[in-house]
Amino acid sequence: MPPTPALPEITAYRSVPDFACGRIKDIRIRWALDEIGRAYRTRLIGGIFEDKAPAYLADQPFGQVPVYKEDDLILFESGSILIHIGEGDARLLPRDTAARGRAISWTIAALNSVEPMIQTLVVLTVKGQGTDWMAGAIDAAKPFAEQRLARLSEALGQRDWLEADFSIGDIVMIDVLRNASPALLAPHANLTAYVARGTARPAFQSAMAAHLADCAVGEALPA
Ligand SMILES: N[C@@H](CCC(=O)N[C@@H](CS)C(=O)NCC(=O)O)C(=O)O
Repeated sequence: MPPTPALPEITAYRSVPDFACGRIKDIRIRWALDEIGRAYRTRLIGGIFEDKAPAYLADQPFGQVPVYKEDDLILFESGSILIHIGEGDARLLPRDTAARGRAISWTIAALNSVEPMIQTLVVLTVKGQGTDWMAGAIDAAKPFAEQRLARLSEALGQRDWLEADFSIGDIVMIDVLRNASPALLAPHANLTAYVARGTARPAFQSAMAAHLADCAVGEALPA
């Protein structure tokens, strides 16, 4: 009998501040694997703000989560990991060249055109608390996020997913939109419904439950 292949491994943090728990990007990878019923294991690497060991930096040059390992393959960047997983399963990435290209375009768009705008507002909100510059900085950054969400809303229209079929593009876009403030999404009922539709999927629910369980590990450790 051929040897049983090792389970893919995802890194996650065992300790994150409350506001970040539920928002770390290993969720994207867990979600994709749960969509296709593929088992995985997690390797907990410590606290989000702790220095990373040199061996970890060799795998992920920026010291971030997630890293994905599968046999000899070591990947970093959630988008690259999702494309790899999708390449192995048409339920996440269509085989048809044109449809596959569109799904990858949406994956990159989520990471490169939408996430930076939303992430900027999150950082300004967290780091600007109590400062006299926060309101002005948010005023300056917000129109960029509003414009991207308006365009995304138009592109999605009344469809369930970004293209005909659910794909890795939806996984990453929905995860990006989860970090937008409710006020930012509020003008776009279709985007709010899109996030609700995606996060209601059983695979998202199971991924989130596993993520939250790992987030809580740090709390259970002796101080
Ligand atoms: N572009 C990276 C971003 C990963 C990322 O931002 N990870 C965060 C947690 S959600 C992290 O590990 N932050 C710690 C740090 O940047 O030092 C990806 O998509 O994988």
